Amino acid sequence: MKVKIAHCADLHIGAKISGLGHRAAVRSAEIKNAFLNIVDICNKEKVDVLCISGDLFDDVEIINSDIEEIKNACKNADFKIVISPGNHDPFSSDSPYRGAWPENVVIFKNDYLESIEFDDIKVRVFGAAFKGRYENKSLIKNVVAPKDNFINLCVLHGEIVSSNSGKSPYNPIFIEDIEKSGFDYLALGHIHVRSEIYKSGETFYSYCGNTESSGFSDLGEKGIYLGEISKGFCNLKFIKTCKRAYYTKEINVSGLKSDNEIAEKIIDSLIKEFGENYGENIYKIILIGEISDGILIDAQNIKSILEDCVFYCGVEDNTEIEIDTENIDCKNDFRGLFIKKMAKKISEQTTEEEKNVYKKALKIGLISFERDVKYNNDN
Ligand SMILES: [Mn+2]
Repeated sequence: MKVKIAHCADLHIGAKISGLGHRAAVRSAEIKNAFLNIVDICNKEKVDVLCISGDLFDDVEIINSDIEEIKNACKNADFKIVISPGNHDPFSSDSPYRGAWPENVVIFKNDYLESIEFDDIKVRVFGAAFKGRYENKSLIKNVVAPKDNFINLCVLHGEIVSSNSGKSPYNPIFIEDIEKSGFDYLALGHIHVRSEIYKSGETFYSYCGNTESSGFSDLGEKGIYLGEISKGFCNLKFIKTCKRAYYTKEINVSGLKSDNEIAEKIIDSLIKEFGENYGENIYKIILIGEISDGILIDAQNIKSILEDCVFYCGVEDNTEIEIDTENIDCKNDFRGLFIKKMAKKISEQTTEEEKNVYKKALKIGLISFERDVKYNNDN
């Protein structure tokens, strides 16, 4: 017997988006649509069970129309859906999981492990709920799956801890307990970075990661694990489901002479790395390198040029000004004196860190000779 499953977690529907300016509303909708997309994929792939390992919602306070949309998507699923609520969407008194959900949806409601048996596919699924923001006890302690002909899955939100430190307010999970559990697959949620598929004892387990990132602290492609499980067998594969991903890129723009040249170089390197659909992603571009004295870079202007081609990008100007030391002496005007003084200061500093402070001061000073300085012009 085999079962085809999909494993997703941490969708965080309803999450507030910060830092995306006019794109925030679109991005919010995309985070919700991720679930609809996953249901479509699972229908096409004919999965038997979709495991949702908590934090489907970002908060228990969710707009009703969003809850209805999620319930409708569940209703359109040709498979079973099992949910173990997490710390963001605990099974509290005001939980969106209260009230009626479609028949094919099983929601675990207690803060101890229980199981449900699907006789038709010979699959038993264990799960438990966070009842509040924290869960200090370990929800899979002392649980051992029966040894019979059922495939045993477990869906759980929690944090794997090493036995030495051994503490987490988010359902601490010990590897030894995974090893003893006898589950065939443990579908974990909470950690947004996808893990590989690990095995401990007879149990395969993984964090599939979140489905859509909401910031630059969380980079790269996101999605779900999908595949087959049977006794001693697991061929789950990562499937990218995210609409777009966040990336931070340092781009060396040494020697370039205008905002347009810089924007062109950025686009060229994005195409090279991400292909023709590079514009779908969300980027933070960090400009590095040396720019000749007298050439003014305007990060805001570069950003607006780029935003004709990409969904969203921030541009941070970390370039340094290349000082023409040979010509400093002949310029005895105020600007020349300033450069000379600062060049001396830079050379006097002993650490790179101190040098960088003076280089930045030189840059800001030189810009101020030409125009107003906006100190925070990186968004
Ligand atoms: Mn969580």
